[in-house]
Amino acid sequence: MGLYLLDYGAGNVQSLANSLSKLGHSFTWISAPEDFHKATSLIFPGVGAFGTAIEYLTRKGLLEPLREYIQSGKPYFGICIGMQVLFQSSSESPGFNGLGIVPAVIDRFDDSDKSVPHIGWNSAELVQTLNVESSYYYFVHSYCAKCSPNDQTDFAKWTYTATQYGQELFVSSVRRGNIFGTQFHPEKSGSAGLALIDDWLKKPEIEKSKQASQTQSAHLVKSKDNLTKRIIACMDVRTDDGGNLVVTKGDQYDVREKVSSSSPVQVQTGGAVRNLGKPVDLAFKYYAAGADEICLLNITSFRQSPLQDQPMIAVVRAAAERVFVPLTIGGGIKDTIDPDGTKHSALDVASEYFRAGADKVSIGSDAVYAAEKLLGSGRSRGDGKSSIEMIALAYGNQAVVVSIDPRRIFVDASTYDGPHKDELVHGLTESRDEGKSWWYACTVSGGRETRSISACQLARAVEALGAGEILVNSIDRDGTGQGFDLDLLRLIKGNVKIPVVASSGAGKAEHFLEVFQETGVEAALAAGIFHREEVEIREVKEFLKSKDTKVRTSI
Ligand code: 1PR
Repeated sequence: MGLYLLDYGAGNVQSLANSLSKLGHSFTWISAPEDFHKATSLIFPGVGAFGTAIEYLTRKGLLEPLREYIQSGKPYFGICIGMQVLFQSSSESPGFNGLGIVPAVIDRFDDSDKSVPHIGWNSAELVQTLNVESSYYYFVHSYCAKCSPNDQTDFAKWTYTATQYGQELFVSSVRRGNIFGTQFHPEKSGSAGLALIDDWLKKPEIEKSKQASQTQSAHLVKSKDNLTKRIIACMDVRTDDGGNLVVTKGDQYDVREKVSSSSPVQVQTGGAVRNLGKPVDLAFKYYAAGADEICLLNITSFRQSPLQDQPMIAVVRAAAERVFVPLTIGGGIKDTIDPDGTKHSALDVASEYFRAGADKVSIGSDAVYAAEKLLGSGRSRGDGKSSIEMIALAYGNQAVVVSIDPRRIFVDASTYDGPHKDELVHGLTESRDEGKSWWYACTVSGGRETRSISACQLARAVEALGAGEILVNSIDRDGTGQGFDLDLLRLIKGNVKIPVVASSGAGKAEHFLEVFQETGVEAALAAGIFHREEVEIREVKEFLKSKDTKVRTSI
């Protein structure tokens, strides 16, 4: 008897388990159809595709017991896909029927005016209470139940909160009797999400007086949605010379301390690896300081097998127990062979990280090879074999971030006739780049090897392969504090529909405002200024807020 969780094998259900443990609630996993009879309350957290969830539940003989459980009147809480399966169907997976308990269908967001997936913190406004802006919650999805302010159908009675993305209004939570479902992820929504889970566990039934009894028209589409710009704290992690995993930080990717050479005026690199702290402690510190997401990059894993790299898995596991915002893990996501000859696919490697508590994985070098292969094939779609495609199929596009490490290649614009002439950027008059022209080349292996494919080509290719988001670093700006590379970010943003995260070069709060205003990116990531405590995350957000940029200021 008691609280049960339903896991359909995709995505980071560990996050919910960690949230429940943090709140002091014990639970059991549903492992067989008869477990539904033992459950007195049930949570179904899900990410990934609608069809994958229905297919899994059907194959395991869990779909009908789930329907019976819900119809029995016992408390049910579905998260993301766990909410969507309550609906009739989804255009994501034609041919699959949902439970049909909520009389509506799930559709894709229109991407003509905005990035899709919808990723980030948005408000969920109670339909019953006009214009009350409630807490911000974390969303990550491409499909949703659209709603309209003048809906007169039965469906409107299910709508508990509505959220606006671009000019579209959708149901961010449904609530009726024993049934509650959220499109957002409370387990990834900081203290607001933890409070919501706790409240539901204490009082799972909605009071009759609060039940929507008639059609509500609380929400009119406003000129702007409430999606906030995300501030991401990044930790580059590697082993120091003593073999311990430490957070480090490079200048243009060189993470070793500068040492004096024999000449008194010259300084060379080659000292000890810079040690800026312990990964889990810093991850928690940034979570507590208001980071909207945390990113851990295993920056030397391209040299070794990450499945043998147990300390990094342990770091992810420990961080996920203390951090209740999304966690991205990067480094070494590719097919690998252990020293004993055992082969692991990139999907195996990613799965290991998801099981440890990661919400997204970030792919660097392997994404460049996959993009090169796609371009070389002359096709517009992949063959399904790349790490991006395989991980996106199993865990959803939103779980796959591609991290690119471009560098500027300067050319003489008057004579350049190479393959990237249509992508050349010219330095603005009176800027530090005046008179220069360049294109952005992709690199692999932490910037050690430059490839002939451009950052633009890569961005378009990885979007076609199914990446959910692009993290754009800059070798030229990394660790310099000179500000983000606006030319690079404008270029990438103009070439893809998926969200873009700016990275490298933040030196002060003004740089974040500049990158949001000038390029339209959805998120900005920084490392050095936070590690060196030059600017606090809170200060960045307060500054942005004072300049009318939407940010999540509660923690
Ligand atoms: O190729 O899939 O194994 O992934 C390797 C990952 O490790 C890639 O995401 C790559 O960007 C990263 N990486 C590899 N070597 C380094 C290095 O620094 N030597 N770090 C490295 C990249 C860039 C950002 C940094 C921002 C912000 N570091 O992570 O945090 O530039 O810094 P700033 O705010 O201080 O300017 P694979």
